[in-house]
Amino acid sequence: QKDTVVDRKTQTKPKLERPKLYKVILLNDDYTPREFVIMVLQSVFNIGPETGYRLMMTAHKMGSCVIVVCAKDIAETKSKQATDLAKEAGFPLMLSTEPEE
Ligand code: TYC
Repeated sequence: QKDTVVDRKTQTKPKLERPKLYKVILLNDDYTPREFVIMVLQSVFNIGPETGYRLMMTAHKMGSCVIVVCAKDIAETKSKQATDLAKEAGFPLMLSTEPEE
């Protein structure tokens, strides 16, 4: 059987869809201590104290703040880890995820 020959110019490259990225969002609340928020950002997201302070204060003033943008499963795992750490310590700190535009 003969191979079908397709002219190179008419070949179409299969377009691979890039997996959607997700934002991890830090939500403000009235009870979680500032220092605890910074500690959670440090331990779950490897964010240093200066950046942690800046992100925490942004959520504190604006109501929320994007912490990282990453793959869906990582975003969901990390936001759950952070929320669980707070829950264990008795604080209502919440992090959520949402797809990027
Ligand atoms: N608003 C909290 C307080 O005044 C601190 C805080 C900041 C809590 C950011 C959550 O995502 C947060 N103690």
